Amino acid sequence: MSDSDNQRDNLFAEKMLPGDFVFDARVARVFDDMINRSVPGYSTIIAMIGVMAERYCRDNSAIYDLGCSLGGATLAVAHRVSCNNYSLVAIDNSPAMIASLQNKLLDQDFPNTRIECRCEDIRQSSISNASMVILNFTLQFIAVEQRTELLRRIYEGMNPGGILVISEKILFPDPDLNALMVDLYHSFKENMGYSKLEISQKRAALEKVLLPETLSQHRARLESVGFHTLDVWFQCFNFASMVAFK
Ligand code: GEK
Repeated sequence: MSDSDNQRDNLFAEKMLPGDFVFDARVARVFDDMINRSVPGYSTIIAMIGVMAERYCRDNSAIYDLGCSLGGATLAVAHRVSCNNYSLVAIDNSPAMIASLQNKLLDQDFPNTRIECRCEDIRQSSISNASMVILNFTLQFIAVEQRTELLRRIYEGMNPGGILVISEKILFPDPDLNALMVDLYHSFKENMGYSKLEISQKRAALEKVLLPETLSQHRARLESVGFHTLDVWFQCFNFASMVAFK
């Protein structure tokens, strides 16, 4: 698939039977449009991941983009980092996403950067010598009871001084505030051109697949595996990105 194949997301525009969301070829084809119109601040988060990578990448180390999809974060890093002998490892378990990313990379040349694309489950990935790990809206798709183990392995695979960037859709403990944030988010989606039918069908499809938690739950988990300094660096409504240091 070439960049010109990236299409507008109208996957939920027609009335359809209920079913769980999957990252298949139909989603990969529209993904760039989908994520830009569905995550408030996505382009800012991607650009700032590049800025953080420039600061924290070390010579002879690795940067991991876990759940890379079409490589938004991978490409932002590759464009900004000029370390010597570093590698960028982009991992996703959707064959359609990885195939599409590999295709995208054919048109680009990053002389300093070795980019390795892996189609595998991040719960089984080996992570080592990492100066940076990116989980940009990926942990929310991992079963809640498997998240601590994944973060523990990430922590173990990171070098001291390395950073983890973790972006998630979040819940608010106060039910009224949570309802307001969800409502504001739906207004954002309408502003981005999605109809009420598209918004409600997508919401239903994600219900059992995307499992958000509160910021306190994320903080507690990150601290429990050893991250000592962490905070939110970006938030818009019920979408937040955190940075944690080893
Ligand atoms: C971006 N980070 O554009 N193993 C590997 N990949 C997985 C797994 C798993 N167990 N579970 C889900 N994924 C990207 C956006 S999208 C976020 C990330 C969204 C992958 C899944 O195939 C999909 O490509 C990605 O995680 C989540 O910066 O769609 O809201």
